[in-house]
Amino acid sequence: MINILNKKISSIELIIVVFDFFLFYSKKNMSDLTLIIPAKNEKESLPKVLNELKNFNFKKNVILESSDKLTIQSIENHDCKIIYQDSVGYGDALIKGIQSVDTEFFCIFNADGSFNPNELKNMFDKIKNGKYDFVFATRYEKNCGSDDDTLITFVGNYIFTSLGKIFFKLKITDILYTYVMAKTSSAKKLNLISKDFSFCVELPIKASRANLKICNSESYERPRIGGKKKVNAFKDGFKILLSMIKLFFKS
Ligand SMILES: Nc1nc2c(ncn2[C@@H]2O[C@H](COP(=O)(O)OP(=O)(O)O)[C@@H](O)[C@H]2O)c(=O)[nH]1
Ligand SMILES: [Mg+2]
Repeated sequence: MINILNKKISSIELIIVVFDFFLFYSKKNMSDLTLIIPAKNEKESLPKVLNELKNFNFKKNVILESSDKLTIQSIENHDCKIIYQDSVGYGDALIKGIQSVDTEFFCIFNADGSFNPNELKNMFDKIKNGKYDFVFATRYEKNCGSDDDTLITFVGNYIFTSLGKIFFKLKITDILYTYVMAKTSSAKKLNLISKDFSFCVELPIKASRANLKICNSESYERPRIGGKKKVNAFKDGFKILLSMIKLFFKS
């Protein structure tokens, strides 16, 4: 028997109370996060991604076009909320996704299996105590890497990350990855408008201009599970470049 404030409780009762407290605390933490999952023609990968996420206590919002019947069918019995985007495009889906979040934090999470959910804990630890508004995962620091990069995407990313550093003073080391965790209220202030893959550069540039606190977080990108990559290195690369030029002259 242990005597706490004149109440006699057994050691077993004490252990149960402490255990319940930790369980409550860790669950609360997990439920502070929503994953925003943009998906387009991902019937091969998305069910496997959602299966892997089953043991995590986050909300999962999948954003896709209502015409994408095969992807919708493939996740019918999975634990997630399906949200239809207003128009088309990766950025359009993410803007809709951010509007849909009602938790304190969210994370952009791809539907192709290339993001490792075990890295979320580390990102969450960085953001949860208010030290940062945005945590950008990176494939290009020590202990990081990618099994999905091609020579073209590697070089493209290097060029865009360098442009970000030189012209926008960005401190992020992997601008196009867009595995990003954020404080929802900070992201909602940014007036994001890019409907295509220019979203990848608009987000960090506007976050930095708003003087929000940003950091990097180590990541290792896995190969896509199935289906095809949606990014066209040259067409989308050109749009991203144009968008950066426009943002530069808007400052
Ligand atoms: N809703 C929606 N999702 C998209 C669109 N384009 C790409 N995605 C999703 O965005 C994520 C990143 O696309 P992906 O092709 O893997 O690009 P990459 O690996 O970054 O080159 C995947 O989950 C795609 O399914 C789109 O136009 N609409
Ligand atoms: Mg991918």
